[in-house]
Amino acid sequence: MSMNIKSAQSIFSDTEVANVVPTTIEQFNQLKAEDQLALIWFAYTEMGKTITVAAPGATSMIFAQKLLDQIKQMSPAEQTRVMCDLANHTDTPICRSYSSFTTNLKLGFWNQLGEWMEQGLVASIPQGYKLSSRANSVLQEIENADAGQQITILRNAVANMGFDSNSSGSRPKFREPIAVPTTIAARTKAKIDGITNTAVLSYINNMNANDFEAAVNLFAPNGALQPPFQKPIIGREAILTYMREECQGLKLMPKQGTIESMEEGYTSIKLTGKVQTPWFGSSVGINIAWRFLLEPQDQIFFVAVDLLASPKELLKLVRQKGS
Ligand code: EQ3
Repeated sequence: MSMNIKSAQSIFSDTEVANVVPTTIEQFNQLKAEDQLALIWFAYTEMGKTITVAAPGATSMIFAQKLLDQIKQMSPAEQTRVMCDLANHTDTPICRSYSSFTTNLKLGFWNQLGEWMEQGLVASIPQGYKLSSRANSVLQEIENADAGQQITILRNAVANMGFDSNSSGSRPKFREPIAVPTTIAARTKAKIDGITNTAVLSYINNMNANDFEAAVNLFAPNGALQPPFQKPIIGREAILTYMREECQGLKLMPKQGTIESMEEGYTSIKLTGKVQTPWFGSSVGINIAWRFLLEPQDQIFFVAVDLLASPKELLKLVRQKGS
């Protein structure tokens, strides 16, 4: 049987992923807009008591600034309306503009609105707002999740808001300015227990240096990258676009790995470890696994990034025979 994306997706299939993320998002999406906004307010402000969020620099926010200023000028009732429209996916010019933002820009946009809400410059969640019982149980789910899962739920909720006329989401996005890759001399070199494979080590090192062109050149021309809970992104060009939008400033910290020979000279490698985002720095390490399938010439045919169900999964590398 020759390898294809479908067969690649099933390598290391015993990896337990954090299904709490898609199920909570699904329940969140059923809530009315007011509950969604208040729930995120409660979750985010609660989190802010223990974790400092690093706001993006002004240059990163250039594309969102016009919209933010427009909202700031509105009456409180209009501001509340805009926020509800965003949560309701209403077809308005503001919701369309919001949808053209990259995820980081959307997060920066809400982060700014949140600051203004706190300062009383933008309409906030009404004092004493009571969540419905369904919203309360979604909040409970979020509170019970680990920090990496919590920020993924918040991120996905923010990413889904707005109105996208093109449901495939393939419209060009307003990006943040692209960071210059770290100079060769200043790059870190990953050390991963059990792994010496050059392609995998180079992938981690290039990603950590924001050198996405070099990272993408490690893929086979028809290679694929599968982010957590998403479909595979296929082909070098699409992967490069995705990386430029989603991967700037990430810190990949794989700790250990295992390697298996596959049919037809392919190799599969699983790494586990943590990822830090520029938003939360070292205060949140997201537990993840990378499942690589390498071609006989060591080009990356497929890599899936999975959000792990529990820290126990970090150590579950060697498969039990017969299980
Ligand atoms: C204002 C407030 C609070 C209330 C209002 O009513 C409503 C809203 C929405 C509000 C604002 C909420 C805000 C500002 C929320 C902010 C949330 C943030 C900043 C979340 C950030 C999360 C980032 C995450 C989870 C990043 C994860 C990245 C990963 C797992 C990367 C994985 C990858 C690796 C490792 C690769 O090798 C390949 C690429 C890939 C990206 C898949």
